[in-house]
Amino acid sequence: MNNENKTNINWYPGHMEKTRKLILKEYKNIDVVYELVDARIPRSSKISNIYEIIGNKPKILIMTKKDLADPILLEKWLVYFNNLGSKAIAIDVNNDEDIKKLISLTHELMDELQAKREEKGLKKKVIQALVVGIPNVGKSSLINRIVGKKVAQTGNKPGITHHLSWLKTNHDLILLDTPGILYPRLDNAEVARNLAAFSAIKYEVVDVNEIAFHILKKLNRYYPEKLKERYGLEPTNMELDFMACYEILGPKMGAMRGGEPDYERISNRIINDLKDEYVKGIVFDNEI
Ligand SMILES: Nc1nc2c(ncn2[C@@H]2O[C@H](COP(=O)(O)OP(=O)(O)O)[C@@H](O)[C@H]2O)c(=O)[nH]1
Ligand SMILES: [Mg+2]
Repeated sequence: MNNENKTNINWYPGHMEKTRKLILKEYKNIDVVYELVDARIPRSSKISNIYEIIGNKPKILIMTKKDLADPILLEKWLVYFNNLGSKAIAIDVNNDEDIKKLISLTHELMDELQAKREEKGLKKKVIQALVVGIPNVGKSSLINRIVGKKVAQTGNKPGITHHLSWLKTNHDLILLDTPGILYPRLDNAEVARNLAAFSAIKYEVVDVNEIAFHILKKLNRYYPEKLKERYGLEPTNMELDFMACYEILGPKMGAMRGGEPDYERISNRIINDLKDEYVKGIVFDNEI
């Protein structure tokens, strides 16, 4: 095993188990699961042991933040997920059409269940959907959008939904936010860096310089024009050189200290560029 590709992070800590138990309590009430992944890191942001948590409930795989993703790669991932058998859809949470499509798809998926109820003389059920996904993937934003008002806290920092509550909407649909925190595997360094780059895990887990340089390397490899455009760095077929890059970026960003590039400040700027959507149209899980 190559040590460079391993982190020493325990990826299934106690709070995952707690989350699993909380979901289990609501299990019988769940008709469908919305599994959210970030369209820019569809593999890294996916909860790998999702079946242990949601069993075989009907599921819609939702790729969020499609407005920030590379459309060509996004399409490839959609095809991939659809071929796996799960219904997959890409959305921009601020796009009404996308939200409508998701709601239609949800009811389509429930057609059979509703038909069976009708046969038994029961009335149509209001569908209950559990929204799962790692921190910062857009769970709360999506819920607020469907509910039509701000009921769940959003933000660019990993956070926790502490209490359980099903939220009513006007679409014959009731929603439940992930009750707790769910993480994908973090013992893989590539995955951990991708997650840190998109603020899904705290910076304490991966060093800021490591995150920022990871972003530059990805741009160099897959989006060289963006590396040049945003950072004035010359793309190369070789490995990028950290020192060389920062020596150019320091003066350019006005981030110097004692005649040296201020590494941490430069790194934070690069990370914030992703957060603030200055760098977009990208997918970091490039190999499907
Ligand atoms: N551009 C864009 N930003 C989004 C989208 N969905 C969520 N966000 C942003 O991503 C951040 C995290 O969202 P949040 O709903 O708090 O994620 P949660 O931790 O999964 O509940 C917020 O700053 C949202 O505004 C989307 O589809 N497009
Ligand atoms: Mg949230």
